[in-house]
Amino acid sequence: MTISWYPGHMHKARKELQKLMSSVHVTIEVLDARTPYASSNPVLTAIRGDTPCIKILNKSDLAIAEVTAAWQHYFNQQERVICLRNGLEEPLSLDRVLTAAGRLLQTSEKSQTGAKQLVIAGIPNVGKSTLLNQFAQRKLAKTGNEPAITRSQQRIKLADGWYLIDTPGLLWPRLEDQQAAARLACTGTIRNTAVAAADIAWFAAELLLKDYRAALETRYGIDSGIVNPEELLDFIGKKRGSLGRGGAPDLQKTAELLLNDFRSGKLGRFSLESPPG
Ligand SMILES: Nc1nc2c(ncn2[C@@H]2O[C@H](COP(=O)(O)OP(=O)(O)OP(=O)(O)O)[C@@H](O)[C@H]2O)c(=O)[nH]1
Ligand SMILES: [Mg+2]
Repeated sequence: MTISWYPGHMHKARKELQKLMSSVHVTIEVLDARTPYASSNPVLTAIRGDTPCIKILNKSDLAIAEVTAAWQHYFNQQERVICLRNGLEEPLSLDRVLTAAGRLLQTSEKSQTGAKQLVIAGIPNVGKSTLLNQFAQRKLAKTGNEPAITRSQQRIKLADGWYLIDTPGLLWPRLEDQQAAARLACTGTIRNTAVAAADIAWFAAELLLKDYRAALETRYGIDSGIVNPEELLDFIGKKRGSLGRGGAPDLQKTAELLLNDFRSGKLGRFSLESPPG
């Protein structure tokens, strides 16, 4: 299986973002706190160029706090970058974002006067539009738990002469690192129709058995006899009654069940990547 998802609307969104960038003062790049490496879009880095950047490690309520803190430290070492966290347990205030943007702007060559623009960008389904609503304290943008909800840019006025623009989620044409792409598929960044749920669940099962066995014991009551993805999916299917014809576990239904549990946090918190070093 090769994971790839770059529909026409993303190509259009990329061109629109490129056009917008000359009038952007600070970029807000939203990353998934569970996969900060895989969710860093190289195309966005190229489009951004020297524009200062606030990186937000989002959905921090679904990741392991110590690992997220290590990523925050790592990104804060980068030039023209301030890294912040956001999650259900620790919602980021607009004040903190504007303070960070103001600090970054002081070291930038961008105009310091007049209207100042912040753009929210990042991969699909990472929580960009939810952040716009959080900062506006109103539900202005449509959100949803599937990728490619936002299809066009949306600009709103904030405090202190700042404007905020939400953009459609962007991937890139060739996902060279297929292990990273599989992690993105696990977290729900890649549309279901572009990947086989069974393949992604198999990948998730391998990963969970290796690093998060205790979570599987707590959620599904697996015993020491379950050692590979096939046995795990079979066990979950039987236990949860995801059965097909003849009473055998239905792989598709079981795969969807495991992925839903994983993505929603019902299996616990996961950090799938650690910062270098
Ligand atoms: N657990 C958790 N879920 C979140 C958080 N932020 C957003 N979500 C959920 O993530 C899903 C995607 O949110 P959106 O704001 O639509 O994501 P987006 O990045 O705008 O997605 P696209 O427009 O499709 O690119 C929704 O179900 C949100 O409720 C968070 O901090 N924690
Ligand atoms: Mg959106």
